[in-house]
Amino acid sequence: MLQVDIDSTRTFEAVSLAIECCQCTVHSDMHLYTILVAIFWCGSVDSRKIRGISSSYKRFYREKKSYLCLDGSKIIPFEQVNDDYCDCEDGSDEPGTSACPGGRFYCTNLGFRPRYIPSSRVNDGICDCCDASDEYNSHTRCQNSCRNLGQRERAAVEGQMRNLDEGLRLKQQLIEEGVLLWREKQAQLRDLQQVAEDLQIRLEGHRRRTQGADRLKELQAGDNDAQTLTKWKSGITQKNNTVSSVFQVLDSNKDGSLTADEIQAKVFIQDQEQGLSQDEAMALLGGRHQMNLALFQLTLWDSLRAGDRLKIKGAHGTQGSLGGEETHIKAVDREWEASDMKKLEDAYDTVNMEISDLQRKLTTDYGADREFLFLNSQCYQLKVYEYTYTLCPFSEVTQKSTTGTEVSLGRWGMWSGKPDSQYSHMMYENGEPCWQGGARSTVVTLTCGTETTLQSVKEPSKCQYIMDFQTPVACQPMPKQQGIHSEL
Ligand code: MAN
Repeated sequence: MLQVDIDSTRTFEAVSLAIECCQCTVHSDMHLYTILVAIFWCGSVDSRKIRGISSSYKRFYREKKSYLCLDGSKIIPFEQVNDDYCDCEDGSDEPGTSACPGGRFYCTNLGFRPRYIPSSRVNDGICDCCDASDEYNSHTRCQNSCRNLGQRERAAVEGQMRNLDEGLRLKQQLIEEGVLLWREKQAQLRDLQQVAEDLQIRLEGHRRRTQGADRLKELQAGDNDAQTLTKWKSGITQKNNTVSSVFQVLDSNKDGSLTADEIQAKVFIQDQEQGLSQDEAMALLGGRHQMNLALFQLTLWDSLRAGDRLKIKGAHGTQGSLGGEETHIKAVDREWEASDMKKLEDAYDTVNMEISDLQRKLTTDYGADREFLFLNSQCYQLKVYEYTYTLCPFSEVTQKSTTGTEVSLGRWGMWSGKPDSQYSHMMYENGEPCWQGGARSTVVTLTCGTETTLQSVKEPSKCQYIMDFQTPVACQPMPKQQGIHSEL
């Protein structure tokens, strides 16, 4: 019977309630004027007692009963509640006045969200509650803005919910793409492993052949196996002689210099039926009419040794056209073989590096559904003042100044969110050392958004950077919001 707050919006329900409280008999034809008088009369009598209390506390404030301070320290007559004099130590007897230091006033804020304010703000001339209830006895005229605030907040929440729904839809797509990407990477790994295996087999073959040849050389050096030495002499020429041997093969008239005619006679381009033209032969001689051994070693020899397209007649199994010169050609082959071996070794190393890199990527934690996998090969940039920041997730963060200097702000370290939201933060560490400090590092906070973008970069303390990174994959489903509280 006391529950009327005349400062709140007077809805029809409030009117009815007020009349009911005062135990008036209201007839349907009662004049509106009479109703309003009833309301104001009831309000002026009772509102003083119940002001500033939430509905859950109202049971402690019963008229006609003594009032027990909420901390249980004192019992006072109910008339002393909200009488602008502080009786209880906990301030609970003055919820609707500013009499008690440390007291608090409850704003019902119908249509928006309720809140407590320090009771010192009651009637201080400043509107704190959107329902204006804190300024019930002040010169300030406060407007009830709860409805507008509620509408705005509901619109904002609805917008967020729509974004969340869209984010979750995109996340699902990215998860599905991630599954395909994962399979692709697995297949790529298998392919690379196969290539590495093939290269290894070829390398071993090469090594076996080289070892055999080296053994022969040893025997030759020791001059203790005449039979093997004969074989060696007929098949393979020592490496050191190779340049001059090939030169001699080409130098048909043995005059110590090569001419365009001699080049035309012995050199050809692989897969071309016709021999070299005079101009092409001249070009190989660097435009000269002739070339001696020293010049040959510095120029044409490299092209022949690379063996990409230029070949020498009689090499590679061509029968007997050069007779005794075959020995020299075999030596050239061995040189080529050696360069092949180097290429094989390089290729083998590269493939193995790619394998380790891929294996490392495949063992990275990309989230429960590998939803973060798609970020792996991407980079995102943001320009902030004179710096352009680049985040390459799971790899590195860099900072490039307008002067062109680029420094590492950290390499991928780990997920660093709290245990219940592990994937909310990324840590990049061991970046470029800071002047008079430790290594630069970056913490990336992932937030839900409908696009994947680097939103902001800050350096809150020297060489410690923080980034806000938005992506749909950071969206988490949540229980529907309860909406804005409206207490009746
Ligand atoms: C550069 C940038 C800054 C950093 C200073 C530290 O100017 O990397 O972000 O604060 O170095 O000396």
